[in-house]
Amino acid sequence: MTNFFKILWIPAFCFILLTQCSFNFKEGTFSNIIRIDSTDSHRDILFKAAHVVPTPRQMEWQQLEMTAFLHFGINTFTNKEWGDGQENPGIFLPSRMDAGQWVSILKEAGFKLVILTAKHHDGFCLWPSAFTKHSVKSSFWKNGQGDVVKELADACVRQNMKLGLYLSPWDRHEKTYGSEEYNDFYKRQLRELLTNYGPVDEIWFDGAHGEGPENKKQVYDWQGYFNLVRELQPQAVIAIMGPDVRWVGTESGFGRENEWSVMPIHDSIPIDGIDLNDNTVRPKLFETEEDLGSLEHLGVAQAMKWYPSEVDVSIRPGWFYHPEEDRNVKSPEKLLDIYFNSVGKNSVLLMNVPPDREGLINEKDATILKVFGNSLRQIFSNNLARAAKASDNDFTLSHSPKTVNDGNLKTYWSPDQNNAVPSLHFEWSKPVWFNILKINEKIEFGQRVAQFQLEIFEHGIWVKKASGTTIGYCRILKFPWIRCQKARIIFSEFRHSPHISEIGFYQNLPEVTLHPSSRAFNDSLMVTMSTNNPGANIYYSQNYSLPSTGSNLYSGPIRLAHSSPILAIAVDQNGLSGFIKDEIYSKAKYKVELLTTPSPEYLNEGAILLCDGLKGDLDFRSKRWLGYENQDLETSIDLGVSKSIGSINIHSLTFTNEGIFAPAQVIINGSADGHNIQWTRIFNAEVEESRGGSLISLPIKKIDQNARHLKIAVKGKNTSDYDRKDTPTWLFVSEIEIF
Ligand code: FUL
Ligand code: CA
Repeated sequence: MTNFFKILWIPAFCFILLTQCSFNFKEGTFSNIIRIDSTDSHRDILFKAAHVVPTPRQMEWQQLEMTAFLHFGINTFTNKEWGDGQENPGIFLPSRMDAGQWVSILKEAGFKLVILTAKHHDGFCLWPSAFTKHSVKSSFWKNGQGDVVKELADACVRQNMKLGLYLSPWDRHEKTYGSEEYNDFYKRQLRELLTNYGPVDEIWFDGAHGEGPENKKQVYDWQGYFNLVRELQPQAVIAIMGPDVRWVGTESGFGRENEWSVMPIHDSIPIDGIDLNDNTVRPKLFETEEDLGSLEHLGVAQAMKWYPSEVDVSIRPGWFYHPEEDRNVKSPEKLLDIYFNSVGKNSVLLMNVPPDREGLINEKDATILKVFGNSLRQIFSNNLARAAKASDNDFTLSHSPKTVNDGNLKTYWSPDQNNAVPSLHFEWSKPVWFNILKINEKIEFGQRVAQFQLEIFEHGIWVKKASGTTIGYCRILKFPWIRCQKARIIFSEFRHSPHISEIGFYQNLPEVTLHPSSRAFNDSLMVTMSTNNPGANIYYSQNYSLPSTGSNLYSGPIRLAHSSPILAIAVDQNGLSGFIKDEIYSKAKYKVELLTTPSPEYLNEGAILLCDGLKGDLDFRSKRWLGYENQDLETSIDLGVSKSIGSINIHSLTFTNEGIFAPAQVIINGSADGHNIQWTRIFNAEVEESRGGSLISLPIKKIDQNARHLKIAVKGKNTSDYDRKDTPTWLFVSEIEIF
């Protein structure tokens, strides 16, 4: 989004290696880290990149596909996202905690591993650590005899779920934080967690950190932490600040279009004398950049390492449970969209489902997860490729194409190395319908494909229907329905001859779309509905009741004159129904005008967004936000009548690594009269710094003034305060509420 992140994607070159390589790197030499020599040409570098492979623990982890996060702790009871460490441990009192319930809900939805926040930034430990009193030991829960980590670990063993642990390096409670002593304290806690609770398969080292007590900064002994994990749980991957798993770079649930698992290692990291196949080297990257792994980056590196991406996202706006967010749990359709854009974009999904104050996964989340899991099974249980005859355009059969539709990820096809444009062909005995393509590369032989396309044989010629760039462990494409009897996939660009383990053709659930989607309107609004499945009917309700074949059958555009929700569903000819689509249309509460202009990328519906009653979530690219680049928001609001204003709430966002900052100052002017506007200042204050979490609700209280018109200036952070001076600062606002 900022220029900094806009480094252009230069299409990967296609290198077809017809002859033996000229340099000293032998075919068949696979490694987790491969060095680049100063004499290597671009061609040599790509050849080497194609031979960088996962370690066995990375491979195990990648195959989990779906993992879950449980944010639970003191914040659950203070209703905060970040605690300051001063909380009274006594308040941790889940009334009927049941780790078995967490595991069974997640398991049923398809998750294979759960990561618990054993300690978050507030320092409160969910297990009775011997090294601090700030733990469940000092709570009234189970008379101080409880152990959440143990209950979860036991439930995982009973239900055959893998366990991961999050131990926040940043600890705002611990007195030794900011000294070398803290590293010992941290390692002692890590040792407890890694010895007393059975197998742990992922350790999540969070990068977020700020000051400790008295603004002390901590120099973390990362290498010491890594060594301890390798010593005590050698099968565990070490994520985020660790060497095995990389943060995808956003918390929106959406991975990159081009997701390479092979990352550059730059000069600053010493790699001499290390074990290239079992190392703790962590490539240093700007994870939020659009392009991390193209030749442009590899070409200036000293080495390359397999460092795959993990997409962390919360099912709710926040990471911890907040009762007021019960209405904002992501829909099953949104979760499925996240699945397509995380697992389907060569990443592992890490979905956060925060237990509530009772110590249970809230029933709202549980229901949604159940629908999500069932939908995944419905879509992916029937691979149409299984019924097809698979062949390729090879002359020499090295690895048979019959291996790509045998349902087995271990078996794979690889074309003859002289084949310049290899392709896989599928032929059915009668026409089939599909709108999803899934491809798995055999990553034990590296990630290689840079461009592929799907074609079907129609009226005697091959017609291109969809295309993609990188594949990796898994790539999923969605496209409009296709009916065909013959299809082929062409691999047109690759770093070295591709290895494909599986191809899938699937049918998505019938979808319904409402035009426009949720929005505010001034007088009235026409809404139309459509479905991507030509044979399906649409049913809808306008009173929040769940639509079914008993609801109104859609037959043409609907005119709205008042605020109203619309819930709609498509049902296909076989009676299979898709997701419920719910949109909310609200009549604007007042007239808003923008006096400064948002950046065109984040203008969306403009001024009316500020009074449509809908707040944006962590996905700043969603249509709910106005985004200002190096500029303040200034708006004038006409309330229609003069009224007494008690308080104002400004809904904003902070995402420092995207250059998005919370407002720095708010100035409000009011005028009582509509004809003869005379502004008087009714509020002017600087906003206090960081309040924890990313979503900022800025309450401006005790205004108690009469006004018909308001002029509100929300001032962004000053560029000069920001340490990356070459990049713009952003201000995002999604709603201004007036009470
Ligand atoms: C961030 C933390 O600051 C959040 O609270 C949350 O735990 C998220 C997963 O990582 O860095
Ligand atoms: Ca196979």
